[in-house]
Amino acid sequence: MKLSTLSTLALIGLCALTPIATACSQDQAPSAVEPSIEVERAWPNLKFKKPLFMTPAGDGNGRLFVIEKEGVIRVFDAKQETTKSNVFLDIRERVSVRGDEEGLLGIAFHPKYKDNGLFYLHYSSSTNDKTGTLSEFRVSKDDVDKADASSERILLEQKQPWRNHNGGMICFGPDGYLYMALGDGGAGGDPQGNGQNLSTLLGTILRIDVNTKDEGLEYGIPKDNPFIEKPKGARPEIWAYGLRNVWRFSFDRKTGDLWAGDVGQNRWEEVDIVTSGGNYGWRAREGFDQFSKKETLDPKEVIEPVAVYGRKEGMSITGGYVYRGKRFPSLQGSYFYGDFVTRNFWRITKQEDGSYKNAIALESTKVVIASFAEDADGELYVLNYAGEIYRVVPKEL
Ligand SMILES: [Ca+2]
Repeated sequence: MKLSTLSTLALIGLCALTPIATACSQDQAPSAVEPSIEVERAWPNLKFKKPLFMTPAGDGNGRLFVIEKEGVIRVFDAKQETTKSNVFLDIRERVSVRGDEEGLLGIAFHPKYKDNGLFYLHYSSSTNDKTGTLSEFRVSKDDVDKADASSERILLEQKQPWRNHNGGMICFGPDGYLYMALGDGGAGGDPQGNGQNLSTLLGTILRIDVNTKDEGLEYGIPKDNPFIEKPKGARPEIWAYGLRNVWRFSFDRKTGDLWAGDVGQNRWEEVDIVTSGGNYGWRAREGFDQFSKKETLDPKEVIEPVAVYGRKEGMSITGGYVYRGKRFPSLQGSYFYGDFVTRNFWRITKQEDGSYKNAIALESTKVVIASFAEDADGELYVLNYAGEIYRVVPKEL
């Protein structure tokens, strides 16, 4: 996972050792606490082993798929009384979990999965050490609850200089292209300066076309990607950059906005709305602050976060979703996210004047927030790293 106890301690250690003494101070007003949600077990009979994501396949079959960190995908019927899940795919021998943040990190079903049976995985490779792998797989011909493990087609491999900061999320956008988050390469403080370097895919969200193949590639580059023409040497896959380690991002089902949670270094966890060609500041910036002594950015070049929170409130952001389900009108249109370490939940609501209000919606739950997830109807869930899946519901007043 992103942060084990050990790496949390390492992070605190880094903070204490930083040459900028004030870097650990808490000079930002804490988030308001406005309890508005609760969590309840969604499938009381189901438990998973380090679940990292859940999604429907988009085929209308009423099933949900959960990826487990070590390399297993499980499938189950989304009915409340479900008592068991089945193994859809087991690629544990291909997945490295040597690093805390390595594993099977992301899954995305092709928008036409119902017709073509294709889905995509992002995992840390065990055969190519320290390599993030994006692969295509296919469901088996004779069983909708079994994937064909032999169908793997590798689309992209990204060398990871360190085992941490591997990003994770993969997701199809409303435009039909696949988006993928890759962290800055790891260690701490982005020692290679990857965040501001457009010639590497590290520290970015990228956007590719899985339905075509450009020359020398196993995928196509969408013609309107922002860095196709310039600057020289820029990777054409990049959609946005200056991101330290986006673990989870999502698209608002109504507006198409891409919301990302970017995990911070010493001081700030941040929420960004990510747009084409956007520079989100890392490592020149962390949150709204200057971070690097080596790099500075003209404020005009940087897209500022929508919201940040400091170290007293959390240490590792897990990006969530704008709620667009039907069941709970009071949650409608708000973005919900959380922190893996403190297990706080936040709610961001857009105000009439266009500004965003950020408040803690639920404090210090027992849920170690590995990921949020949506079902086919846009109802919101949260995955406990310890194994259970919870539904996010309004607080009863
Ligand atoms: Ca930023």
